[in-house]
Amino acid sequence: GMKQIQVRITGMTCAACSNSVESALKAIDGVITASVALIQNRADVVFNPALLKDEDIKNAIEDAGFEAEILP
Ligand code: 9UX
Repeated sequence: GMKQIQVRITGMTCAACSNSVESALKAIDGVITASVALIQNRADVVFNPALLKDEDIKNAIEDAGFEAEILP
């Protein structure tokens, strides 16, 4: 089955920030859906856990230039 996580993202200040994070997540093989909410500092990501770990999502957001924390 698919896995859904939520991530707290720090450092996004304009809509281009959140759009770029969302695009980066959607481009990852194994990500099914990704939605990034600027005002909430939040990403909702659904992915195939056979292909990705939570940490891969966190690392992708940090590679895009933002801090990321997987929410419990
Ligand atoms: Mo907007 Mo985000 O000008 O790094 S793209 S602040």
